Amino acid sequence: MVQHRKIIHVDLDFFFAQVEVVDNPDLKGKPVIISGPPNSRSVVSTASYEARAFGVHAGMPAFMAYEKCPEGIFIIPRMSRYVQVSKQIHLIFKKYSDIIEPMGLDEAYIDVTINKKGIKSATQLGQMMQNEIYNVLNMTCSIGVSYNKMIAKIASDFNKPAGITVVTPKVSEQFLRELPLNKFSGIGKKTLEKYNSFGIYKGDDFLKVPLDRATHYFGRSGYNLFYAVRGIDNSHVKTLRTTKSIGCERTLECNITGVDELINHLDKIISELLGRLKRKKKNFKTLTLKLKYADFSQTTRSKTLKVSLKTHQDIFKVCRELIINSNIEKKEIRLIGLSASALINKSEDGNALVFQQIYFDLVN
Ligand code: TTP
Ligand code: MG
Repeated sequence: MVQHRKIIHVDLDFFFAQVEVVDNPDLKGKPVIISGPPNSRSVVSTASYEARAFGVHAGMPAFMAYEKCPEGIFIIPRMSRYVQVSKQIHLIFKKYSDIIEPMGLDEAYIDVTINKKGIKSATQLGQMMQNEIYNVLNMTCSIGVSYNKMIAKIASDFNKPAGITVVTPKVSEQFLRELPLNKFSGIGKKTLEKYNSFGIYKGDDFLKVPLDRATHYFGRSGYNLFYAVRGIDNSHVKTLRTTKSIGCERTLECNITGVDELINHLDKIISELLGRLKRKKKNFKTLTLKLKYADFSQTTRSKTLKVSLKTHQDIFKVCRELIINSNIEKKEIRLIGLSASALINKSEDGNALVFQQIYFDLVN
């Protein structure tokens, strides 16, 4: 018999807003909107379900949220508090398994195939986790249990808030056949319209489309959906340890001296670093420059930015600063290394953008 993996996906409900409600129970049952003030250029980062009922949602400008829900209680995000709560949630996950892949502050995949509780049933483990989060933090979360990450994520979203959805290998075919297309990952409003215009509304409709047609008409999205509707996802739950930093280094053909010469060598290394980051779908905030000298001594210099570094030009600028801080003077350099840490999944960097915008609004 095939031994299937057991993956749990946990997603806290209306996370920032729920933290505010837990810290101030008077807010319970009220339309809570997390954003800067309605008269600022801020955007909503999340809203309680009561506020969502008025049509308020993440990403909406605060003034528009106010128009839709004038009685809404607008609260400026307290990121450090959310990080604190997130750490407490992760301590609970750790009681179950060390194979945890955090996806932002309120979401994680946990591989419980082998787990610290010695319990076989992933459903039981999911229920225990949900109860423990509720008992310890007084917070609700939604849980998906399945045999791969993709289905576990779809499942956690299936019955929000406070839901638990289990999709076993036995029922997954039926589950995915009946699943509306927008529930598959990566299908936004625009893409959905395109599929709909081809008469494709749910998983079953796409099962009939062969791979070459899927990619011909829908590109990368069609390729991904081809496997998604079949429930195929072999990606592993990646712990932070495995992706802490991405780097590359180059031993030069001959030693070089001076800032200008060093800068001339940067382009290739930066391109290589960007290539690796792209393959791993990561952005990053900390850049480290390592220089090794002819006498094999070395220096490292790092800089962490508030905003993630994405382009060649961004990285180049920071490199130049690090080089100037390295006091290389007349030293002969034999190796240059660059590494990126404080990595962020590209898919989550959008959230980071929203946070950055909020900070920007607050400090300006
Ligand atoms: P989500 O899990 O996407 O949203 P949520 O927890 O608020 O609501 P639910 O899961 O019940 O649908 O995001 C988690 C937190 O990340 C959210 O509370 C606020 C933040 N966030 C942003 O700052 N900007 C965004 O655009 C999104 C989607 C989330
Ligand atoms: Mg959430």
